[in-house]
Amino acid sequence: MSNKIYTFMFITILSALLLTACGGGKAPASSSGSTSSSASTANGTDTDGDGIPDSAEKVLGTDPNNADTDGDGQNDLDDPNPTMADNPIQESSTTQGFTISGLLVENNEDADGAGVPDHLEFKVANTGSADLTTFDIYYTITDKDTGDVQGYYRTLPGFTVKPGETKDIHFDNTDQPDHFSWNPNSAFFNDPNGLTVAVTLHAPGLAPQSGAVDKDPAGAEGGIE
Ligand SMILES: [Ca+2]
Ligand SMILES: [Ca+2]
Ligand SMILES: [Ca+2]
Ligand SMILES: [Ca+2]
Repeated sequence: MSNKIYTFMFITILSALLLTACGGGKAPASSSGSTSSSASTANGTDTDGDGIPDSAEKVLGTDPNNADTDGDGQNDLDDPNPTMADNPIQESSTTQGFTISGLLVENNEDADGAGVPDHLEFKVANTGSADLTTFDIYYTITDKDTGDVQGYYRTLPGFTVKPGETKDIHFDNTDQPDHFSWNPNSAFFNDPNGLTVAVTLHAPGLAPQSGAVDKDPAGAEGGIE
C-alpha cells in the first residue's frame, strides 16, 4: 500500500473519531450535531454539518445546504418532520402596508425550453409610507393528489421595499440579490403530481398577505399575473 493510501486511511479514521467525540454518540454515526461547518463523515460529505450526509439528505428530501431545512429551529437530525414547520407568524394587526401580486411558479419539466430553473416568484408592493425591511414568510407545498404538505419558514434578510416601490422576490438557488435559497430536495422539485404553493408574507405591525399558485404536474408554467 502506498504512503498516500495510509495517509488517507489515517485522516479518515481520525475524522471519524473526532466527529464521534464532538457529536456525543448521537445516531447516525459520525454525527456532529447542529454546527454549520462542512464535515466529512464515514458516509460522505455533510455540507451543512447537521449530521446527515448530503447523499442521505437527498433520500430524506431535506436540504444539504441548510441544517434546519424547514426553519422551525430544530436541526434536521433532531426534527421528527424536517420538511414541516408550523406557521409561527402571529400578527393581529389589520393595518394594510403591502400587497402581493404576480405569484408564479416555473414548471418542473421546462416545457417551454426557456432554461429557467424551477422557482417561485412574486411581486411585493409597498403601499405604505415607510421602508419595509424585516419581512418573514411561511410557505407550504401541497400535493393535490395525496394531500401531503411541506411547510417552510424563512426570514428575508436584505429584502427592502421602499414606499411606492414594487419588487420581485424569488425563491431559487441562483444566489442573486433578492433571491432566496430553498430546499433543492423538496416536493417542489421531486413530486411529479400537481402541487399548490401557498405563501404568507409578513412584516411586523402590518396585516400579513397571502397568495397561492398551482404547479402543473408536467405542463405549462402556472401562476397569476
Ligand atoms: Ca447535512
Ligand atoms: Ca440539512
Ligand atoms: Ca427543522
Ligand atoms: Ca419540522
